[in-house]
Amino acid sequence: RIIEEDLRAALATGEGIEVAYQPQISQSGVVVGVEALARWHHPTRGYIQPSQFIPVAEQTRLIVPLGEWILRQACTASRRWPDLFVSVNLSPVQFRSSDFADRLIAIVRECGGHPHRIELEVTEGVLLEEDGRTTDALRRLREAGFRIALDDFGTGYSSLGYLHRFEVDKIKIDRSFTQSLGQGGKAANLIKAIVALGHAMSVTVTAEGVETETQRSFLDTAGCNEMQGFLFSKAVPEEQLMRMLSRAS
Ligand code: G
Ligand code: G
Ligand code: MN
Ligand code: NA
Repeated sequence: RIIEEDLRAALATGEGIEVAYQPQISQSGVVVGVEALARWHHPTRGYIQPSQFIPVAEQTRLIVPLGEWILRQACTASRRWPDLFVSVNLSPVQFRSSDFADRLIAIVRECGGHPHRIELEVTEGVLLEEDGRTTDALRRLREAGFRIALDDFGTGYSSLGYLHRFEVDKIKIDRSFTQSLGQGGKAANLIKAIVALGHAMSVTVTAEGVETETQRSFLDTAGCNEMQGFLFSKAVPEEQLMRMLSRAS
């Protein structure tokens, strides 16, 4: 439980935890948004992957203060790039507090941010929660102006059920599909079908995990509205993002 104790300490001081931002690119090649991703530089063990500490944060509910801290950072930072939206990942665990929606709304207000510029990324895990609390919270957040994106779309069991039951603004095609392109399998047809589905539902379609020009070109022709991936940029610190944006304009 070293990770748990150290994460608790890091959250108390704010030391070592940072937010990195990965650009999201429109079809015309412009950065339209960024995804906020947690980064942790441990004082003695060095960089710890989110895939290691996010699950621990979820098990211990430290994801609640961590998630709120990230939202606060992302909102504050976003005031410096008024033309972009900022996406924040939400864990199913965060939805378990009854005042979750109110807290998010209050945080954005305190930071002087605007819900219309914040996109909340949820995975199927969020909507698998049985009680109606989660779905009520999502509806309230959307009514407050937040945009909702379905993350890792296509990998779970109930992706279509979501689209049926909830108003969402965006689907993010899981990077496993992008990365299977050109390997002679079904990924190309699946992606085309997801894009058609998204457009039929009037939602924006983003492809994740774009690493090569060949993938980009296929996804562009398939009609993906936005792309994200190492071909464009990995997640970078705020200052580096600012430099990238000023170079591009
Ligand atoms: O770069 P990447 O390794 O950042 O992230 C790995 C996983 O951790 C992804 O599934 C991502 O959604 C998740 N993750 C990263 N940052 C956050 C965060 O702030 N909150 C939540 N809930 N998940 C995050
Ligand atoms: O699950 P979620 O979509 O939130 O995950 C974002 C994760 O995807 C982060 O770990 C991020 O670093 C990673 N990621 C972003 N772009 C790429 C990419 O082009 N290739 C790979 N392999 N991972 C990526
Ligand atoms: Mn995400
Ligand atoms: Na994803």
